[in-house]
Amino acid sequence: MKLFRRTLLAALAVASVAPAFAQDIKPRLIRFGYGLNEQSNQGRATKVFVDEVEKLSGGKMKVRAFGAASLGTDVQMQQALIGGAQEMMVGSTATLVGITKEMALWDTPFLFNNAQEADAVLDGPVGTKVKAKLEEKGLVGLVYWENGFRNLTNNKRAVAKLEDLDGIKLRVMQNNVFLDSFKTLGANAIPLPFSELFSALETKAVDGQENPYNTILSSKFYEVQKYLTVTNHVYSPWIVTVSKKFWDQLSPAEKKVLQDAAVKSRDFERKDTRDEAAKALADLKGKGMQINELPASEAARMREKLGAINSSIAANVGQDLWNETQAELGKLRKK
Ligand code: TK8
Repeated sequence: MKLFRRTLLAALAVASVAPAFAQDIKPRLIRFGYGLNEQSNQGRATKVFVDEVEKLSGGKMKVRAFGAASLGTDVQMQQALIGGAQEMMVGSTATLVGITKEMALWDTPFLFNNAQEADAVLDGPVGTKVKAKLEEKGLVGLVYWENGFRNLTNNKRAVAKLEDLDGIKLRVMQNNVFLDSFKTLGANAIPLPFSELFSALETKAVDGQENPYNTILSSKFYEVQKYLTVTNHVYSPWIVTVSKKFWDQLSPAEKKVLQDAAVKSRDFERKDTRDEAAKALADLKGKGMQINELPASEAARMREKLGAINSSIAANVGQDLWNETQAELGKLRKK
């Protein structure tokens, strides 16, 4: 009798939870696009997301990942999400500026001194506010991943001083802050989607580009670039986004699956990216790249030249948001 009662209670407990769960999570197919290849930090973290969604939804929600921009460039995928033709993607915040101007905050040269500052601001009130702005435009931002601190590569010469950038045909992201920044520094800045970058470097349509070590490694830019200059000129986030048209069809339980899986993928991604970046310079040297560090005095000149860009970013994203960001950074730096 006792055993029977216990079994009955257990069965009731399961019955009261399981059917609710089953009803709230429907079979879903989510197409998730990204720009880098499967072997990259972006590809690895996408895999974590795919597996976690499968696990948390009891196999009902399936994420099909499409790497190497096979669903399109960042900009094309954003439009597909807005239109509802694609469900999810991860890409650079810099390519979202045309849609949500506040995203330009993250393009501020030398905004963050280190990854800890980036995490605190991106995951804190400022990052949350900027992310929320996407909703007015048909996108839902889940989490920021780390693309990383960007460094310069080119095929012309080792960049040891500012003037060495003169006339270098430099691919930049499709983003005005990057375009203006590198023009200001003397380069011949050319906006191109990431998916066209390798062949542009290979055919010498451009001389150089700038991206984090991880990407220079995973996209094999070392095969077509000789010089790498450590500049750390800006920290780039990636952002995981969902089509709002799709999101609005989901139950709270389904939204929670995506949100929780996104957080798990973010935590994995940041650690994985940092581990890889820590040894990437040695790897790139091993692949034959000639590496130099931009001397501190030249970095200071670079910062000074880019100072004017900051006030235009502040005006674009809104002075209040700019001030709030600076105040948050001030607090972090006092700790
Ligand atoms: C990948 C891009 C890339 C970015 C770029 O789709 O375009 O240089 O750094 O990560 O978003």
